[in-house]
Amino acid sequence: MKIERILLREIRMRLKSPFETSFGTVQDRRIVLVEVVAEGVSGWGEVTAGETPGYNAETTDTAWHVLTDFLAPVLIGKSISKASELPALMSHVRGHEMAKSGIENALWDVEAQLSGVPLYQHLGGTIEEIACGVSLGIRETPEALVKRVEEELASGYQRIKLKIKPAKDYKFIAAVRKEFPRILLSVDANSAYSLDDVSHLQSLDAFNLLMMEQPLSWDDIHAHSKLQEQIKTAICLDECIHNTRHALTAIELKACRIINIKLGRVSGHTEARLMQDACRAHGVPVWCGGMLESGIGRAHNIAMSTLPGFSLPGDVSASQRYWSEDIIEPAVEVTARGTIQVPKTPGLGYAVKREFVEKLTVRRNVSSNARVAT
Ligand code: OSB
Ligand code: MG
Repeated sequence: MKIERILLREIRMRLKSPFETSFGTVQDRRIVLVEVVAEGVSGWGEVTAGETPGYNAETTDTAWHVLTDFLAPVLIGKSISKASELPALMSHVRGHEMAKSGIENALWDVEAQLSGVPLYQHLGGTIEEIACGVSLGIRETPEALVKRVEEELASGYQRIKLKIKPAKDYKFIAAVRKEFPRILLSVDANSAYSLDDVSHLQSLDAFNLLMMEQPLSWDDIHAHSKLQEQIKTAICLDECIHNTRHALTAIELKACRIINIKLGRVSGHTEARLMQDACRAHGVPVWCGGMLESGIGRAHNIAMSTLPGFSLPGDVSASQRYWSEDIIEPAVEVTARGTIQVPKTPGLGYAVKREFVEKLTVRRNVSSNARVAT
């Protein structure tokens, strides 16, 4: 496959309502989309970086910089035989996994289309209906949160995850647990606590949580191993895990019992496949995390979630929970059983609404080797 063109677009999309986590609140998303053209076929990827460096070090603007100045220039005109060769071609750029993932995933879409198979099958996925959970932002009051949980359960979602931070945790979880004693319930702190909070975090063991996601520092696997030996609740690592080596380190140190895989955080489908395989070999369940993606990122998440290691419901939910209009068609829909039926058409399985994407675009950049091709 010869990489002929790389088109970057930044689009603006407003979430239906603000989403609050321990590191901030977002409503207006600035999303970088990557379109790669190879062998005359267009594939799409999404950069899942946030607007601020509150979740990890990347942002919409750092991704734009790294893609336009460092990644696109070395990839344009290159011929590769497989999408899985891309990470080696980008390894001279340290970090910036989300920027890399946007390009790599677009090429996986191209490759699946050229092979005439759905992306999930091309990745080696076997699950045809994936299990869905939801992630609920921090609310003003426990009552407001309980009401929201009730609505999501009524829609069929199989697992509820509550965002927490100090002083917005115990009472909120207690209220939800009291109302719904038997649901699969998790919490996600996005690094809001420290080892000084061990006894407080132990108190959350009372709620029979499925997991506690990334309670401690975004870059400290060792601290999580100290916490895991002191709490009963399974720790799930998110922010700390950028590649399969990190996952194996965390497993060896007993820093977690579950891992959240996000395509952007681990730099794309190639690494995600390796990671879920390694976790499965160690008996560690994984699930697909979300980053408030548009339909393109969502479609990639769905394809990844079909791999055999994904044994817990992911944060992959319906388009309409976040967007009044998504940029793909059909929109992602969730069944009354809280599942998504994986599309069977070649490539991503959803069509990109080009005119709508154009309307949302605020900047673009095109890298092409047309000038040197005579
Ligand atoms: O930690 O999983 C997270 C959103 C933004 C940044 C980090 C996280 C999240 C979510 C949202 O939990 C999941 C979703 O897209 O539904
Ligand atoms: Mg998380």
